[in-house]
Amino acid sequence: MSKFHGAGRIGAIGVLALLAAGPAAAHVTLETQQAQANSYYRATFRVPHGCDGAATTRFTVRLPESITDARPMPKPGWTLRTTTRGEAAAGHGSAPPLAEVSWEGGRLEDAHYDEFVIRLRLPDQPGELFYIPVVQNCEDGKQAAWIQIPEPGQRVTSYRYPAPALRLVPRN
Ligand SMILES: [Cu+2]
Repeated sequence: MSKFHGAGRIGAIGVLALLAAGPAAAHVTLETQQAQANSYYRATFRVPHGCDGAATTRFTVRLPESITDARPMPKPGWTLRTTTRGEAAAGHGSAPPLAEVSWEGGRLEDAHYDEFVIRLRLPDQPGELFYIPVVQNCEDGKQAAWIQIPEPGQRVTSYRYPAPALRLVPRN
């Protein structure tokens, strides 16, 4: 199983790790860290710094297979690229499922802050901690791959590059 297929599901222990995030909050994180399972969600990825001081020039989101109907928000000054996974389901306004979304060609200074947004449908996995790995490419060939998923019982702060996460709650 590839390291990304594990992306998505972690149990209650992971939730505790997320809540005790502390310094990890200064990494690439999701703005809203709790949402209803099986609902539409505005995934706002917050980028509070570059890679070891270098400016960010590409931001890539690797969408777990359980995410459907993902639609990225274009960003002025950046070129939006998507990679699809299979065919679009039949029905109104449906689009091919996306495997990856990249914004590139722009430049975000290390000292500046910005956000990258995708509207998507979350999977029907209430109670789970859901991880969405991202990769930040910077100048001077530097990279920060926020793809680490804590092992059960491990604190997110034990990881240098934790993947952005949110907790899925039951739909009311
Ligand atoms: Cu950081």
